[in-house]
Amino acid sequence: MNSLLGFTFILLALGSCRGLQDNDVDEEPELVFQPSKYGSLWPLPQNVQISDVSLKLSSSSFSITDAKESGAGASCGLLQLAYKRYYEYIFGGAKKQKVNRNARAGPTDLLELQVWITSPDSECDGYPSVSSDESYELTVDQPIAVLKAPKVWGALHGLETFSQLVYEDEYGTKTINSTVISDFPRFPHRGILLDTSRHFLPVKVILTNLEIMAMNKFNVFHWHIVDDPSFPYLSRTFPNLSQKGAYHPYTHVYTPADVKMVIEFARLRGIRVVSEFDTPGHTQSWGKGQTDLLTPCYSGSTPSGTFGPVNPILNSTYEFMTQFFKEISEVFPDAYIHLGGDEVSFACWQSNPDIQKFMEQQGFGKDYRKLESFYIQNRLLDIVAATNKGYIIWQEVFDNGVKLKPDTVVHVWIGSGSNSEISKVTAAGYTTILSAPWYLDYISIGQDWLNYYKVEPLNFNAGTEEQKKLVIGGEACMWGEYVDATNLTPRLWPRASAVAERLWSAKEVTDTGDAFSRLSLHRCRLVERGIPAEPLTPSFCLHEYK
Ligand code: CP6
Repeated sequence: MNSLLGFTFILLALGSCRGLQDNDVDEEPELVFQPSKYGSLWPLPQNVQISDVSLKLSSSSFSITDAKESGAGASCGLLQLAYKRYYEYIFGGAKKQKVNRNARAGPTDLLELQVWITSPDSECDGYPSVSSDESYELTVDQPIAVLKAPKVWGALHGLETFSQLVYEDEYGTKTINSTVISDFPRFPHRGILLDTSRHFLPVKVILTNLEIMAMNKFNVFHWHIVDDPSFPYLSRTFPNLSQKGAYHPYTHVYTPADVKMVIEFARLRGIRVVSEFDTPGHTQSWGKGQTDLLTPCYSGSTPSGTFGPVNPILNSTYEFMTQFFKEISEVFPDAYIHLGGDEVSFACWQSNPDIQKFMEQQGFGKDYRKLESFYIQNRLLDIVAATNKGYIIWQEVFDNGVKLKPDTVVHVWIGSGSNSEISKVTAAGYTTILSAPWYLDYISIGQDWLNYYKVEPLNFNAGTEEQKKLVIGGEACMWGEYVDATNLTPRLWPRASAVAERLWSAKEVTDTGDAFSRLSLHRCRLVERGIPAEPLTPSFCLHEYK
């Protein structure tokens, strides 16, 4: 842990290969590793005071316990499991030992981390939400450290922070400095999008990435579960969808048990699972197991045999959607469903004579955006609202003038970081999340994490204070066209960590030199925890990936 800390002699051979730097970050001063006064903390907490007083932890005498006054104790499985995880991370996989009460503690030993849930309702058995209290206060002092949090969600973050404070001294002894931290997130929605349609991701890979998300204080897993190429979601109501639409009907599907496992694994780490069932576009795979759902495309006066977006003019479409989203609302406990609505191509609708007739009857003229709005506004949103869920939609739905419920979240994905779209969406009074600057499937040589890091989500044109309050966070997207289990994890980490700090830490945390040093150590910590996280630059970790 903290493998580079104290090794000031490290020289980083940055910039030694000029010919390859066309895509590199412009005019960046060379980033040289210099130990940060914040050690390896990532994302940087809101308030940190680390003293010079160092304490030792040993696996035989240290333990994480419930404070006597705590509102959640031995009966809170979420916390007990987290204590075990973090004990093992701190001591490098050592199984929890029986505390040796006879061993005498020296004056510089840290014996205990007491976890104190201060609110009577710890939310131990609940699900996290956009309004969850994630704050915590951590005091590390001899002989005990105390972690206070109103809810379990803050305690989880505090445990991660505590584990990040532990480093090895020059003899390899686990050490922590006396520290006072009070912390809370800048934005409540801090997400990662994974795409399991372009390539199937085994459940194990999803769980691993949830674990890494928790290490970065991300709290939303946006599961872009189905799309054109495949439909891996096994629906109880419509099993044909995956039977016919998955890459393979048994091996490349998420069963109800798989989905349950993902949701519970995420909950235990304070992470929401927001599922996306994108319609009316991006639905080619749906058509294989559900006849008449998609629009038949025509060439001239005859059907061409290909299909377009969901057919918005048939009652059967809405009967299907009603049953389908009823199931989804029961399977996924989160208060929100992502309904997609992006990139709807109108060519097929235009070619179909029945659609043309419907357009005339409705008085839509030739404006197919009106047909798309009809599908979403007049039908789909009511269907989903009837399940008592809120919804998130991609920005085109807003752009096309669809009337949305006031609590709709608009997901901005087009344009550069400080774009006018955020201005428009928030001026219209909608809550918004930002992904436009954070497409992590796009790779180039060099330290592109800096581009993600330098984004300031609230730097948009004419943003009033009221508008800024509507920006609830963002998501780093890992679209799956070129990503499967072989390369997902190193492509995502530690590049997504840059987004994690932007969404968690204070606005003023923008020192790229300090970030580079902490992120280098954070990345080595991920490696030490067994995660194949890619390097930032020529460097080494004290404990390399095995
Ligand atoms: N899939 C879906 C995608 C994209 C979107 N929706 C996408 C389009 C362009 C870029 C990146 C991603 N692959 N369903 C848009 C939200 Cl550059």
